[in-house]
Amino acid sequence: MGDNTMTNRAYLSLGSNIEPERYLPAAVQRLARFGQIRGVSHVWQTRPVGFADQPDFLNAAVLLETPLSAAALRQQVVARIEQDLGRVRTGNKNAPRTIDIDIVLFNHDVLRVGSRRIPDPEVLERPFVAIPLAQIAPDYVHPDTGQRLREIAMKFDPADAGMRRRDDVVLL
Ligand code: PH2
Ligand code: MG
Ligand code: MG
Repeated sequence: MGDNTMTNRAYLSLGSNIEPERYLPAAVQRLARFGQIRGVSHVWQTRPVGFADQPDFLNAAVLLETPLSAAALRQQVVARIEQDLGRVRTGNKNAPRTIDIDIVLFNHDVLRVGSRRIPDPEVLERPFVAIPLAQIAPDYVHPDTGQRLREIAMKFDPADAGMRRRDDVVLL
């Protein structure tokens, strides 16, 4: 680190419940334009959390290596891709969406990007975040708790969360 070959490792949680079979792969292809994709999880179908009366989600995790800072990644890449793919923001933050891309971990840093904290609390709380993340980086040590992602994910039973793998949806 600290030289001109420095790159950052951004761990992204992706979710969609409007035409997700189309928008999830489209988001990953666009992310690939902004760095090197170093890992993609399986695609998981998951029950909606927070606001139940909406379609199931497809969720996945992506590890993107990029020279961009977390703030630049958020503003120049994530926001733009969400906008390009037709994300409409309404008063309901849990409304159905074509694509949601959250920077949930960034290197082993603890920081704020806008109103969001990294590590995102959802890594510890949500099976649809933790389980795909553990697939791309099982030995990653969480900067707050010292646990590996594989241990964090093990606390969740995918069946309880209504999660099932969707191997028919290919991300790359
Ligand atoms: N995202 C939300 C709210 N609820 N539920 C599932 N299953 N998957 C999500 O990605 C998700 C959610 C807000 O970002
Ligand atoms: Mg989200
Ligand atoms: Mg989001």
